[in-house]
Amino acid sequence: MPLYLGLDSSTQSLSAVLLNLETREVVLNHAVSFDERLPECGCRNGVLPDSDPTIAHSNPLMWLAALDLMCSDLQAAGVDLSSIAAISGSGQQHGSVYLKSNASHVLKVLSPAKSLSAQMRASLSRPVAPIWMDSSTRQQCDEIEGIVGGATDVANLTGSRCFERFTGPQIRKFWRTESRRYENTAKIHLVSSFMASVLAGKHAPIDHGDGAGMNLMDIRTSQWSPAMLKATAPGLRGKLPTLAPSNRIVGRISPYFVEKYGFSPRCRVMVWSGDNPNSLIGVGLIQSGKVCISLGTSDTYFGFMPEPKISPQGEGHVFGSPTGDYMSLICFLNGSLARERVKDAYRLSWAQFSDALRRTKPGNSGKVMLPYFAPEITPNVLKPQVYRYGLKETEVRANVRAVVEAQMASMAIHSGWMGVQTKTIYATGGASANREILQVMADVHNADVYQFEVGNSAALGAALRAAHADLKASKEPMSWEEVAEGFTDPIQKSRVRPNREAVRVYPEFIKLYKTCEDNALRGGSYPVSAREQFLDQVS
Ligand code: XUL
Repeated sequence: MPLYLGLDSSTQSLSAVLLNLETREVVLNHAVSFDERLPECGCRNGVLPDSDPTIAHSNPLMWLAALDLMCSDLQAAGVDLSSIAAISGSGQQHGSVYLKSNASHVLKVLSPAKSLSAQMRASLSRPVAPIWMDSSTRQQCDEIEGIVGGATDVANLTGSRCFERFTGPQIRKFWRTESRRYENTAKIHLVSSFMASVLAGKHAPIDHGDGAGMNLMDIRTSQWSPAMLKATAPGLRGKLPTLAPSNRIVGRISPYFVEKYGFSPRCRVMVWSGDNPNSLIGVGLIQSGKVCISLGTSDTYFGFMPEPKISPQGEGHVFGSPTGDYMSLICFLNGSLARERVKDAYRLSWAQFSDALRRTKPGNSGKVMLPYFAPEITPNVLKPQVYRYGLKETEVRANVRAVVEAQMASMAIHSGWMGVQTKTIYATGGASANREILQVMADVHNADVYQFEVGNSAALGAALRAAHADLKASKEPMSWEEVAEGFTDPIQKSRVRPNREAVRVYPEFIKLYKTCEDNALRGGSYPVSAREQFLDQVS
């Protein structure tokens, strides 16, 4: 009875979902938290502390140590690892790992007598990996856009204008500031292709889904764009892995995992992808019409797209979908970290946080927060600052409602370009278990919201991709619908319906929120009258 394993190497943890396709069962769902299990790696919430708030680097050896821990945990839980037919995975997007030329050899001869991190350490040409939370490359974004002909040209070519966290601008900064190390780099991987390389014992390709998050790939041809490579850094083409569709088989699993943990030598390693493309599969978005909101470290709002449609305001992204189509996405950096900052500032438990949402009114009596605890991606805010309008810092419950309403209102405002109808929203990610947060989501978007059995849609999507590609390679192909059946159906009885009274308030609240955003970020007038107007309209 073959099993399929999906791994998710995310910002704060490595998690796994193991599927039995025959019985349609999720055999195991497990996570290794970086902060809890690997404090010696020096990260906090998965990020190396830095006095500059725009810098977000992580320790790539921590991700490898977590992979070793995950395999021993699965073994200890009694999982028969020899029954796993194929593995695929999901990586936090945009982050990059820099390897020396000896990496090809080291990957091939990994010894089970030592740990992955001990053996790969000497192959890193850069000890840190910049990740998606980094916003320190505004200058490089401007330079690249200047060379290529402007932000719109870059967006039309790659699916997104230059974004600080995207891999191309990050590589340019590395070349400019650490040129010796750049010269010494033979291969630049994404988190996804790095983890796949270690599993397969050889350099793995980057899939079209995650490749689209680099500002380096032509979104229409799915090839490296010569113009973008040239504008980014010299000699870059030779340092990048190949690009491949998301169902490419990298190879059989490395003997390291066979000898050390008892995987079958026939276990296939499939190309990995980014967490958002994997989530698209994990929530069953293989056709247009519905959207998903993922409430993770970042909050993302995404949907399936048959053809690339570029955001005219330059706020969103087009990535590849693992089905070979496209997906649209907007990313909000101040997701769960912002919710946690508010929860922790008032020393609340999650139950008390939910209670505060239950006890406060939709629209928060016009009290608004702009929760830029860290630099924000959407809208673009480089200097972190929390703005409060009509809201005192001492009002505990109102601050709780304000952070959640801000997140939902911002999604509604900045997702308009996608043109997707939002009568139904699929909610995933850690915080999607919180029904009070989902009630605000349903009310602000005036949509029914559904939860899923498996909250970790990225790892689930990866496991489903492993199954889909393995069956195809074994000449027993199944359609996406057949593979996903029973795993990606939303829980019908989980439906959160919009509240009629709240739905009347939120269009007015969104107007007020927009005025506050304009005032804080674009020099618009102070929203005194907007607040009065809001209170008049809703009272
Ligand atoms: C998407 C993005 C984040 C990361 C988080 O563009 O930056 O969602 O993928 O893991």
